[in-house]
Amino acid sequence: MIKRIQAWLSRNDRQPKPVEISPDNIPRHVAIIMDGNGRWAKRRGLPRIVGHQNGMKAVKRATIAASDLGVEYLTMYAFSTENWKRPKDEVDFLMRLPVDFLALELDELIENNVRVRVMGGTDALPDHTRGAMEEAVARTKHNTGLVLNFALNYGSRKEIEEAMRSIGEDIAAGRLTAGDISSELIDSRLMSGGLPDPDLLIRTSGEMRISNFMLWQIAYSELWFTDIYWPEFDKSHLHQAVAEYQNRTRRYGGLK
Ligand code: V0D
Repeated sequence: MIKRIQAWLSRNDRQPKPVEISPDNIPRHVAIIMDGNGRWAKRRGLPRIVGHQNGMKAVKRATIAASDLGVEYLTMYAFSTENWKRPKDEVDFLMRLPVDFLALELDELIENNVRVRVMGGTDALPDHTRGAMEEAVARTKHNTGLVLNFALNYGSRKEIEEAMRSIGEDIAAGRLTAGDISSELIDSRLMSGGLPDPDLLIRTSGEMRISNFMLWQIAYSELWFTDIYWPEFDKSHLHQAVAEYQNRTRRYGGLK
């Protein structure tokens, strides 16, 4: 009996019903932890890399859906500073994905006026990865629509560490004093400098953790978790997340 109820709930989650979205209160910046590519593949008896490939297609779907809603910034956690610990074969495969992305997905994003940018330690990436990434940024730099921001070799503690070091160096050199330290100054030294803080953070695949992602920037973000694996994510899931965001922010909206 209980089993049947659970089965219904999980199918319902996988095929959410249509939701109402108001055009007035669209989150400006949505950030996504794209978890569950490996688990999605395993469940189908496929190699993990097939999960990553399908995850890349979900990136394009989510980007177009976000752009259609009028989201201005979409940040995607593509590779963390901890992901280097994975088997070398898998890391090598992941590092080819920006190349595949350029070949397979970028034209459609350009048609949608999307601008690509990247945050993270890009110096440490293989040449072909950095090259593809730089080409994606260069080919879209004049676009004026949604900013698709990939977090690649990104870790938030490392980001904060580097921001603190750069401020410390300016103080040591007499360019700043300790009294100059402010939230705005710290913001400007983070890798996300120039982007507004995320309004909505989405994590897929059932984990309810932040895992070193944009720790400073998500101080006031609404958090939305789903059991869906990232390769299954489509526009209905984004709509569900945005509808819930609107319900939560409307509740106190009049008092803000
Ligand atoms: C695998 C699911 C696009 C999460 C999405 C190198 C993990 C697919 C890119 C990409 C990855 C990054 C920069 C760029 C163009 C495309 C990507 C990685 C992993 C790690 F300029 N998808 N994607 N990069 N996955």
